[in-house]
Amino acid sequence: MSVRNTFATLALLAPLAALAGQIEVRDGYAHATSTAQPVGAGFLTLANGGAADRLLGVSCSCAQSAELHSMSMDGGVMKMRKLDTIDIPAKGSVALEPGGMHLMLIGLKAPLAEGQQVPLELRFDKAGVVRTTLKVKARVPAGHEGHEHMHKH
Ligand SMILES: [Cu+2]
Repeated sequence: MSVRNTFATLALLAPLAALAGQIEVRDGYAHATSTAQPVGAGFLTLANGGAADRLLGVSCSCAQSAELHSMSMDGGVMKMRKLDTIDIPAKGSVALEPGGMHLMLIGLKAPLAEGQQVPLELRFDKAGVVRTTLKVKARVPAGHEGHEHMHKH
């Protein structure tokens, strides 16, 4: 009887295991930061090959904390908001890109240098923990100043 139960359990677990890894992280990068700047911004695209999922949070060994943020223009003023989660539709993708949703790396332990690979851990409701890296790119000078000013952490 117990052997039979074991097989039944394994049969149930197999499809669950296959569900993990349905989320693919693409084009992850962060902007290089100066020494005076304690906050960095990260961007990536989440492609979902399976059922609807939800990004619950991120963490980076490079910073004291990491948050999910949205950004929008409101009457010419850039507004930032902390997001608790980000929904990823079934068989869809969500882009975190400049001017929109992004990752905020708060309390950087060292400046992000161009060419560096920053490890990032993403936690999903269904896919679990997904590890990726952000490639550090040179700062984009135009249009990003307001972003840094909005962050008074
Ligand atoms: Cu932000």
